[in-house]
Amino acid sequence: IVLISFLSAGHSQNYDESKVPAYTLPDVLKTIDNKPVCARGAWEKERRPEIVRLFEDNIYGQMPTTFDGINFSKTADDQPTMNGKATLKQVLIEVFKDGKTVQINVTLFVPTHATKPAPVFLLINNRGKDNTDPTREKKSEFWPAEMVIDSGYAIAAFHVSDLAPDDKEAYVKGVLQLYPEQLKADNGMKAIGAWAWGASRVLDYFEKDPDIDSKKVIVVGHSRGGKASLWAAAEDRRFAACVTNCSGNSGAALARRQFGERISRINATFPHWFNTNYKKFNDNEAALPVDQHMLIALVAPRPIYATNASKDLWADPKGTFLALKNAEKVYALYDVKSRLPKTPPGINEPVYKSKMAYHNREGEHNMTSYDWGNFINFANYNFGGRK
Ligand code: GTR
Repeated sequence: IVLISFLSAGHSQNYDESKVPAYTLPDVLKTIDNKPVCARGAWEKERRPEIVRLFEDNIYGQMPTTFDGINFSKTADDQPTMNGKATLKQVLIEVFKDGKTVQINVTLFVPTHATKPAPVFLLINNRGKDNTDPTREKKSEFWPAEMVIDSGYAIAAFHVSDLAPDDKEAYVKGVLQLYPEQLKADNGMKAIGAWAWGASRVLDYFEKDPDIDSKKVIVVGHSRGGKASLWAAAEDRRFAACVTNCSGNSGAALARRQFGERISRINATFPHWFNTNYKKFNDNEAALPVDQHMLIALVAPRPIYATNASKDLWADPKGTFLALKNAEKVYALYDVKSRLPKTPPGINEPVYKSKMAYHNREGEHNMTSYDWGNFINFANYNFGGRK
């Protein structure tokens, strides 16, 4: 009985809206010393860098950007595929530092018939590598390459294990071998940071590929990959847009609602995702100097699409919508008017004709062709249609 009550005290999850505690979000437009931020200049010079630091120090860790060299090569000749509709490029990115190397394998399809350079969707793949099969023998809704190519976009993917294996011991084998000092720091980079770092190296490659419009890179991630896509877009302003699908706790959902997954639980199950300091906020969300609306605000004024699934209460669809709403005032500093309604839209009522976009798909925790169809609609709206 003691054990059971211990478990339910520490790890019970709330799915009842009436039990969401009263909470006050940190004001995204007030500095740590309480100075109001009313204009774009003060946001960019003062508050934005302050918030980046707060997220680095308390959640995702530092984002080291120096290395000795980076090399791009092909592991195979470019190949026509999809009945001539696309070219397959298999790219190897190697990053060198202090005698250590990280290798990132990128699978990239470029549309044959669309005007080039093409905008591109880049997936941070946290699931099986079969989902991004370059031969297209295996196809998956998780990365529907044919559908994206037919819409005139390029599509690319890399796997998180190239940067940091998703394992509480093995995560050190990758980016962190280049930056061993990070492992000693309480605000050091961990796996989610390493995955986001990898997305930025792929962007470095896109800047050198004349087929790709590196000013139109949409970084996409699902769940843990969606936490990483959001962090990547926050840290690296070269990403033109962000899709964060079912990213939930420590992704696009507000922590202070304590709805579904909580910080204590995520830190217990995945101690290798976030920095050491984050553990201080186990069962103490109110002490955080940030909440996730501020991470969304760091993407402003770039387009952001936060999506959920109706049965995925673990990832708190409503908390995700509220995080977007609470970031609206930062978009407003750039004269971007949010088209989000006041309250969450219904299931399968996507709001994609907006720089701040949201939907709640009917169904389970996943990323499907329904979701991708709307990511394309969102990109068409924000970047001009491709067809
Ligand atoms: C869960 C985790 C979530 C989410 C998910 C996933 O176990 O609690 O935060 O990341 O995994 O990645 O599918």
